[in-house]
Amino acid sequence: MAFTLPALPYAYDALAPYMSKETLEFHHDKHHNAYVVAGNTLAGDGTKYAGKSLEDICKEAFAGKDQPVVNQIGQHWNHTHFWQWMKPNGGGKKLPGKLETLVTAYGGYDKLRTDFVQAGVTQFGSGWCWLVIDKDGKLATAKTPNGENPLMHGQKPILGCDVWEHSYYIDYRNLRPKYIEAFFDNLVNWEHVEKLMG
Ligand code: MN3
Repeated sequence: MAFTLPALPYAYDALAPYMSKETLEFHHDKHHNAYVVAGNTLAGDGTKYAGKSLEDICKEAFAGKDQPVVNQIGQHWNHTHFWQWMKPNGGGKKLPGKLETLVTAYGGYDKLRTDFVQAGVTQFGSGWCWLVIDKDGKLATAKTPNGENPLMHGQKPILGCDVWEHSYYIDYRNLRPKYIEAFFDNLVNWEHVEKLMG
């Protein structure tokens, strides 16, 4: 079954002013679509990955050092969730109950926000910052380069922020910290985060 580009779950202008229509048009229609097209060539029908889930392909490709598939299918998984990790009037401190319990155990919302932003700011070059459920069952922050994601490292990603320049350069220019703060404060769909806790 071919990989397909999922539609955005909101209008292109729905996340403004924190993420503009122009950014979403380029990021979703051009960048994400390119990962889908390349993913179908590298891991679609007729390849050894045919019929496997995105999650399984991410893990298998990383374990097998299949870097082209790590890049393209990793990015397809990452972006598919990235659109769902945002919503209009999102972000902020009002967390769903199960998630709030984990965040309290982590050390609280403010510490989590600081650590998440720091993970993204200190990811040198392109990549992602994350909230994950770690192997010990606790909430943790993480960062990965390029198309990698925490699935490949045995963790369960529940929130990710794309820190490739294509995600913020139109709206924030070089100010990556401002972009990640705006994402956390105004865009995060905490309900989708909680859903991924399982
Ligand atoms: Mn991207």
